[in-house]
Amino acid sequence: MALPAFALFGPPGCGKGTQAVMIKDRMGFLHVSTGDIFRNAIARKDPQAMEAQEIMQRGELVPDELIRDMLSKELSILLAESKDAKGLILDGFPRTVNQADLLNDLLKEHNLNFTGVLALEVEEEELVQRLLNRAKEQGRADDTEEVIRERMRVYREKTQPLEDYYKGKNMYYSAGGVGSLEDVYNRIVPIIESWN
Ligand code: B4P
Repeated sequence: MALPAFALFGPPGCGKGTQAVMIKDRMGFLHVSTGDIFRNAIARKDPQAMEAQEIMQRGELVPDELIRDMLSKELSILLAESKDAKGLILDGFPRTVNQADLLNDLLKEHNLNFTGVLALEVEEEELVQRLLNRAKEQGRADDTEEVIRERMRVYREKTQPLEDYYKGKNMYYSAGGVGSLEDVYNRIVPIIESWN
């Protein structure tokens, strides 16, 4: 039977990565983050990912085909290792309408049943503050104010159009992303459960 899969959606810093880890730990889902795939691959100097390093540091999007290849490889490993997972969380993918089209092939290739996108809604100024805080704590290269503003611009231009794309398919669900981590988690669990 096909494994259910959904995408966490929203602007940089909305809490996708944070909530994905909570869903993984508490609900038994697999979690795949395209940002993490690239950060890990760059750290081990993978030649394919090195092309992406400068792009990420500028706050731009990595080319769709490169993302697709790296994600597909990661999915093959993850799905082979974890046979009893309840579902899969795609964190940070798709981020363009073209990636949404590529996702259809990935779903077939990996025997996944796409249940929808779950968007976390947070105002831009709050996002910038969160990412500047993360810069202090973790020192991520793309968390400077200039690059954060560029990531927000790229999000509005390239990723936001996916909202209408998935609304048109009746696959768009949203929850408020402001409040404590538990508050946000308690808002999204009923949405995930409604897909069972
Ligand atoms: P990502 O790694 O996906 O980076 P992100 O959008 O900043 O992460 P996220 O939104 O998950 O952060 P989180 O809220 O968890 O992408 C980085 C880069 O990789 C992209 O710019 C791009 O270059 C490349 N890339 C990735 N996927 C791609 C794709 N599909 N196509 C092309 N390029 C791609 O955390 C943010 C902070 O907020 C944390 O410090 C957290 O502690 C805090 N936080 C979370 N929830 C909170 C809450 N409720 N209240 C207060 N703080 C909270």
